[in-house]
Amino acid sequence: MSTLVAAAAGAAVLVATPASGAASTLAAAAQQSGRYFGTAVAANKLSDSTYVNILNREFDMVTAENEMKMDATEPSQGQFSYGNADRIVNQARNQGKRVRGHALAWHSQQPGWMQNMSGSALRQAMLNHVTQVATYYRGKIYAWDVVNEAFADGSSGGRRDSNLQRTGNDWIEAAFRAARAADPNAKLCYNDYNTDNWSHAKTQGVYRMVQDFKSRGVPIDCVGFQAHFNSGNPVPSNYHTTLQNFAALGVDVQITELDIEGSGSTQAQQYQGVVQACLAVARCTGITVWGIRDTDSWRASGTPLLFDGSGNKKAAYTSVLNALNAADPTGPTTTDPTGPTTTTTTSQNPGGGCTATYSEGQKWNDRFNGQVTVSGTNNWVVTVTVSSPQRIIATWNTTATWESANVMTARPNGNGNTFGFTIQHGGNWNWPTISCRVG
Ligand code: 9MR
Repeated sequence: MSTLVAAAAGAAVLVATPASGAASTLAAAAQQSGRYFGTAVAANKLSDSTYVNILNREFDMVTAENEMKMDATEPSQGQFSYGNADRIVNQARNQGKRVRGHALAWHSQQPGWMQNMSGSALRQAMLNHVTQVATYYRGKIYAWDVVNEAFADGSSGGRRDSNLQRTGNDWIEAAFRAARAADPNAKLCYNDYNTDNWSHAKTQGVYRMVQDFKSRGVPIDCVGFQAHFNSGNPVPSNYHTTLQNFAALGVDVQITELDIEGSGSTQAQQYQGVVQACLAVARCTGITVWGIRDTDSWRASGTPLLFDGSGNKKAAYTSVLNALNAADPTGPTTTDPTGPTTTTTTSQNPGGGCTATYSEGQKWNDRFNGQVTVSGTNNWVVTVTVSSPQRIIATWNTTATWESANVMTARPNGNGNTFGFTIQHGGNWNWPTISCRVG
């Protein structure tokens, strides 16, 4: 997937200053396209007037930075403690803001009693925790991070080892089912970090889990992308592709813990790229930054947020506001290529079938690139069907023949199992239909 090229999130130029009449706060600007703009809040800062003034003015979604985690809400087994979490939830709701719940089940920040548990006792304790906390907050939470950070870093694409994982691979879906039963109206999210780059194994692992959950009816509504960026983990150029591909599975996507280390116009441009990637995906429903002022950040020395330590707006603030104001005011952007990401066909051939997966490529005003990766055979025949007035105007890494003006048949040309093409769209941004058979 390394050849995949998407809208270059970090490379876009700064948008122009909004015309007068544009919204002047992050929340109001986001609301113009039906989205929210949130922040993490710490209960012990609610007595800081500078902090609260910015919170009340700029944000319409709130996440408790630590106060709803397992160690905070169930410090002793079966004894629940909601004091600090309630302070945050009540402050937010009194101001007309919504709340993202973070997080019901996680390998980290477990209370001591849970860290030492295993097996069915731990499974039961985890499910009871999910049920109790989601029930207590029933009706007050827009979306819950039901499970946080359950996938491993690195190249495995598999689950992270933890006491919860060792209770059985189905612990995540069990947590989602318990959360749905406890609060049927909350959106239920899987939330993780280092899942922003579409070509990373971890991203692919989470994608496959969500795909599997959707196919089996496990209740999942959204995927949270934490989006903690710095020079070692920069905003990927294919971020929009990642968000779009997850959304195409039938879930909302949200940027849940955004921070970008840096300063000045470089940082401002990176923030702008992230916001634009979300705005370009209809089901990207909102963005949350992980704190208000740089000094409030878990990575304070990296000055990764939108306000400086004194509460002044940074260049990054202005670029985010302008990008939000530039969004299509009629709603989430709908000019995105949409459609299924994967079509599988099983060949008549007893040797088995093949799978062809479509990925978005770069887009221009008049055309866009697409790429197909085939698995299951090296002897494939892939049919690519575009819809009028689209035309395929270029191909690469394949030998193409034409069934009609709209239907191309692609076969291997010795360059592996990934090929690409350019579609001149004529205003029709739909993705092509892809099917695969063994040749
Ligand atoms: O910002 C949180 C920090 O105050 C805590 O010490 C830390 C403990 O794990 O958690 C931080 O928030 C994390 C979030 O809950 C999950 N994703 C990563 C965040 C940054 O570490």
